[in-house]
Amino acid sequence: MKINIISLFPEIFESLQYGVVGKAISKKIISLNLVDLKEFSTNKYGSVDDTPYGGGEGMVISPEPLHSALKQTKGKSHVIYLTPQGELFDQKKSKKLSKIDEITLICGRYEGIDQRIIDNFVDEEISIGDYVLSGGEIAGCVLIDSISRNIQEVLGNKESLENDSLSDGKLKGHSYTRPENFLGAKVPDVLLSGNHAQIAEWRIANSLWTTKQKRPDLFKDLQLSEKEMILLREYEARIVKSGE
Ligand code: 6GU
Repeated sequence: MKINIISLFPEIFESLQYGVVGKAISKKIISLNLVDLKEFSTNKYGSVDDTPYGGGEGMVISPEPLHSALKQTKGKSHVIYLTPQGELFDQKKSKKLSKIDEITLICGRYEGIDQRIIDNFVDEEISIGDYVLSGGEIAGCVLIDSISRNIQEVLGNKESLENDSLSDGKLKGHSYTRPENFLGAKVPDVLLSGNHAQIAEWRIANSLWTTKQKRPDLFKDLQLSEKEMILLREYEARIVKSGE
């Protein structure tokens, strides 16, 4: 997948050279094409923004430099504008975007970009949550990290993707590693039992329970199988008994 990034601060994307995304870049599964918007200024001051028509606070990114930068991607890519006014990004959207060959991200700054760019050149507007960031760059990093994980070849085995929280609408359950006893707190017995069938059932129940506790909004949309309902009920009964 090729990802074009149009930004005033392309350096922010350097953080993507680490970890899973960094590996996907070095394996050429994804390639980032950083386009510095400042290079497309049309005036002698080198600026790419201007005061808003009608007056008001802040500055708006001008349409001409953005248009020139977009022309570089030759109209064959899916253009996303990152803005708090966009549709909320989630795992479902991430999976959908991971199937596209070429994406262009426009990162806004200041009071946004000229509406005519949105109307004529943007395929969709995306927000990563209901809070305001100073620009779209960090949101762009979030999208790229999440989309990369959803590209089949990026995570070593298919299982690790299926293990991701939210990949099936559920949260990931609890994880433990050595030591068995940490400051008096023990690892659940079942995980030490070596009984793989029981461990698998515990993990299903623990994931359902975690989702129910922490995200009742997600839990209410789950279509639980008969088996899952029984496992969750037994898990909850054990908690009540142990007095947690
Ligand atoms: Cl995509 N951009 C900005 N500037 N703020 C945001 C956002 C995006 N998503 C949430 N807040």
